[in-house]
Amino acid sequence: MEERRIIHIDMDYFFAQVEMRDNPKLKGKPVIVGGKASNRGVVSTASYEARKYGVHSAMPMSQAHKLCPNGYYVTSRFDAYREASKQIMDIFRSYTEIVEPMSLDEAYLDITHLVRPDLPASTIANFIRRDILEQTELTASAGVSYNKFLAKLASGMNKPNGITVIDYNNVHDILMNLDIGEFPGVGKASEKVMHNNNIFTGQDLYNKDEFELIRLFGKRGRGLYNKARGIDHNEVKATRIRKSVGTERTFATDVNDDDEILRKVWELSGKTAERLNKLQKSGKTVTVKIKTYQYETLSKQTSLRDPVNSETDIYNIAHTLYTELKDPDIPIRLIGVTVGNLEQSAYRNMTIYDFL
Ligand code: TTP
Ligand code: MG
Repeated sequence: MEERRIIHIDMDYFFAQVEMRDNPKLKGKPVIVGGKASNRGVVSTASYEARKYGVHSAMPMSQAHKLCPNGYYVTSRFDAYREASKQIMDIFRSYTEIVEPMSLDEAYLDITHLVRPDLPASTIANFIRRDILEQTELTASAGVSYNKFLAKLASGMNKPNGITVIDYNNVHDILMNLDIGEFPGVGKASEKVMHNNNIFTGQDLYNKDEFELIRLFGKRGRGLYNKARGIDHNEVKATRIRKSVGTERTFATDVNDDDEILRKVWELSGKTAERLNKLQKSGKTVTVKIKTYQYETLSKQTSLRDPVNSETDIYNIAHTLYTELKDPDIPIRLIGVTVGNLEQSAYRNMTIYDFL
């Protein structure tokens, strides 16, 4: 198999860095970003100055206040983070089409097929970091390796504003000495199981045989066995940038009854909302499409100031559009509801690592 060249980029203290960029008074200060008090009240992220006090992501705000009473507490501004995110993703895509975003501030890039194979991957990673700094005034860290798992591990090793290369020369040392909790893919729960089984380092993991790891971790056992050996065959999955999410239904027989059609519109709005939420997206346009019993397709769209993603919001707009679109004398055979002009919804608080 051809050796791959993978880069993992992760922005440094992302939300906090954006806040410090936009408000110079915060530079060098312990900055803690979180949702409004009315929200769940947890820390989204903290600057490195604040981390020294023990403040970290997902910690209750009340606890952060206790640890760091003189911190600068800032309410998250998702629009600003989304904008920076879009800028960095565009930069990634200017280098390679194979970009897999993992969250607003993080992506894998496969640069195996870049036309300049003479350029070391680390040079390309530094070009990317330079572009990010020039265009967003933000720093990022990069990991460079021959698979995703190692690239991800590497990007965290020299944070902030650092780069790490893991290759065949250093992979053994790095993995064997790694604290088991630092392994990408080992969350808090797995770490506990590891400790209960006397696995504290990469070396300890390496010493376990595959069957034992499968017994302890089920399906994930095999992956862990491989990871201990620096093996990961997962490909960087280029995600199409999805422009819209829509659902449509054809009726069994042509219908002209508004109540019946609107019940369907409600159902389709719900389905669309469900799909949007799965993708963590909201959209700024809503479109209703109908196909008449004579197979003529008509549609009407509206643009919104604020993005929508809930069943009720989508339905209310779709209801209005339907009323404007539907000719009372013409039965229809199909109706569809689409939400477009999508953007990332607010961050769902979770540790991304548990999904890798
Ligand atoms: P991370 O990349 O995990 O963290 P970070 O960029 O703040 O810091 P680091 O330098 O260690 O990479 O997450 C990116 C952003 O996602 C983070 O700035 C805020 C948000 N986030 C949450 O809102 N909740 C969370 O639990 C986590 C982990 C991140
Ligand atoms: Mg980050």
